[in-house]
Amino acid sequence: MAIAPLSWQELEKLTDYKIDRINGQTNSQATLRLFNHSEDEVRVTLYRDNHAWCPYCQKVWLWLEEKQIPYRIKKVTMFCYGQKESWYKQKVPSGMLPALELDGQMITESDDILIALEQAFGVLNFGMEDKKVLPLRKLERLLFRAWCTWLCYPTVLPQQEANNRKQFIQVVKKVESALNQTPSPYFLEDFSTADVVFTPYVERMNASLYYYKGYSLREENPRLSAWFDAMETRPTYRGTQSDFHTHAHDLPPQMGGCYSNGEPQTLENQKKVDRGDWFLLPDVAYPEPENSRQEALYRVLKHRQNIIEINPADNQLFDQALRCALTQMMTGEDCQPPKKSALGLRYLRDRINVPRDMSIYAGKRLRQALEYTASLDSDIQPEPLPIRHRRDQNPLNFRGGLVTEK
Ligand SMILES: N[C@@H](CCC(=O)N[C@@H](CS)C(=O)NCC(=O)O)C(=O)O
Repeated sequence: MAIAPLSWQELEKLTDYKIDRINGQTNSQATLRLFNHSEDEVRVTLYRDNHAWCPYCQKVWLWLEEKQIPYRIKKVTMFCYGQKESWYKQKVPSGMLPALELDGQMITESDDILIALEQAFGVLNFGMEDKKVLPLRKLERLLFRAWCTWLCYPTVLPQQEANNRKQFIQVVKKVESALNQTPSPYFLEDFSTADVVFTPYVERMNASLYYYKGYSLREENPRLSAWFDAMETRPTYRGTQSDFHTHAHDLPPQMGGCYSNGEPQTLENQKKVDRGDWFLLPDVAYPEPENSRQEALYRVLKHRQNIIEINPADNQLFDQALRCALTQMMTGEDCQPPKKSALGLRYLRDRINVPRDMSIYAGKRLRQALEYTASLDSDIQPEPLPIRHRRDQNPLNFRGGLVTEK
């Protein structure tokens, strides 16, 4: 049965989603985290990027959340999506992220930041300079280099592509064997800094190799698979976790290019990441929370004005189309969008950022509803997302919208 779109007021009644950004679970919208301490106890400010795309920022972010250190968060623009704030360049002339202020002292370089944090607050089970952690940190860099060699350079000969793949898989085997050293699913006897160090790039490898190389890191390697599952039991990781769509499209400008091998499996994966079904992707394995639709709805309601204004479609037409998609998401009933609204719906589908805008399952629910409702209008697809920059994501365009919480 097809139904009429609900009004914004009617939609508001369908969600009671609420989180405590300051003291509750890890979330990407907070600008202050207290973990039930008082604000006078805050000694730390983390400078990280607006969109939660920066891997080195995720490393420090996850560590602070695991140790429950009270901290402030100041969000800064990355070059690939906008202009660096001048106040930040005064503090850090290179503009590089992350940076951390500890008792008034500015520290850059994520490893140095973690070492300084350990000196101030103690280690996370095993510290950065522990003799068990040092070889794992080296292994992480080895894996990183093998990944870059495979992903970020164009290959002319098929043999070169095959060699790059082989070399990466050889290093993955070393990671598998490192994970096999203890009965725990983590790198050492218990969760530690070593897991924090691996997290950002292993998450990005899982997404990018699936999308550009048709290779599923998480599914093809049992120990890594168990490691991902264990990480996903941690609310800290869930709060920083991104999805395949976000990474597949945030990495090219950051890495200076990601090169598809064009193989049939790759093309199939690309279709799934870009057009769904997003629930069939190996980017998450924990069960979907019951309130993921409510979360997605709440986040859209909160920023609906900006979402409508920045959409290339006519505001009135898109307002109605968006309500159709949200109505479908919440009721499960088809809601016919206005004619010629498919492009506007797919424009938004392609710009949901996880975890910046919402968590991974909420992102999937919203993408699914937008795509399904768009398909009731037409099959037309928008221009592919840019690969040299992501200025379509410039936070200034949002004027305090999805990316900057008030
Ligand atoms: N070695 C540095 C690397 C930091 C780094 O490469 N940061 C990138 C973002 S991932 C950056 O700030 N680039 C400038 C920009 O994109 O604006 C660290 O570990 O902190």
